[in-house]
Amino acid sequence: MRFEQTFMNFILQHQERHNRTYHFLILMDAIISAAKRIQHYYLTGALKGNLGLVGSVNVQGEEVMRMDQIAQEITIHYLGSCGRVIHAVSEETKEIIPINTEGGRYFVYFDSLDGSSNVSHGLPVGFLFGIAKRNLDGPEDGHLRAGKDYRAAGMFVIPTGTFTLALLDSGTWRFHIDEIMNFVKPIQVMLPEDTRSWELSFNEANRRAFAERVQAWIAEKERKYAFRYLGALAGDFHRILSNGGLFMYPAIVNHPNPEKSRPKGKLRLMYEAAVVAFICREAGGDAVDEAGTPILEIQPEEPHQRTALYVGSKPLVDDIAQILRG
Ligand code: FDP
Repeated sequence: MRFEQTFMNFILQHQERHNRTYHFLILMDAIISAAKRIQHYYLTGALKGNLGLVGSVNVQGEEVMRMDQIAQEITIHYLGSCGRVIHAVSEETKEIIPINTEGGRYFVYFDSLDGSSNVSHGLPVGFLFGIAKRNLDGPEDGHLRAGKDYRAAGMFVIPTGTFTLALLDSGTWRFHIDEIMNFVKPIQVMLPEDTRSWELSFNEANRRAFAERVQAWIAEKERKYAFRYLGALAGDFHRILSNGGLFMYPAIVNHPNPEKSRPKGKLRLMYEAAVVAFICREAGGDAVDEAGTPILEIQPEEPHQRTALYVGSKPLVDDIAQILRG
């Protein structure tokens, strides 16, 4: 019989190798439990009528709870019961969520169901999270942490059962769910240097609304690379991590319908952009915003701050960053 190393065993060994406490392991157990439960709901949700929109009524005549609200409730439950989280920031909740304000050790920034346009089709969505640690040496400042201060960041692609975790200075690792719902078989992920597999990923429909210099850059590069877009960050970024290339969600500066312009970008800094930027850096890549500033350097001023995002293979990020910096 062949047995693969489990995620928990992998993390346990990592903590022991670095003489660390088990608090992080307990937190990761909570996050994994949440992800598995969300995965289960997502796989069965269509049957239960749970993939619909709020306000609609399912076959049992009950109000439908939106899948992202279910995912949020599940995640908050597990983060609360593990006892290790001071506060959380979630895409679903406007305010910072206090959890264990006295004894908690970590901040968790998450979007437990990202890629909502895929939900009603049952297509892949993501669960993204970043983890930072409280100041243990003095009074806690309670500040929202920049990506460079995250200790770990990860993403699940649901319901395909892949999980990618980056640990500070210890690389990016990918796991797959097995038949008994364990994440197993750690494989270190590094962005490939061979440009033949590189891809570009962005919403082509927005293209004419990007800044002109970005449009010109795309026009120059597009013939060299394949183009893929799923519309869920975790899935699109997963491909880039494996194949190399660039995922981007540039600022929308020039939309014919001014209400659709997003000069600050669309994606959220703390639980989308910084998460994939952290994962990407540990895999040898990089990420910048519309000004060419490294995503991991941006100090958030509010929990739901938006940013433009260019993330992927370092040579492409460096190239576009130079243009963005003017
Ligand atoms: P969504 O709005 O469908 O929840 O910020 C969320 C996100 O999805 C990302 O997951 C995805 O990469 C992007 O937005 C998709 O946006 P477009 O539909 O505008 O392409």
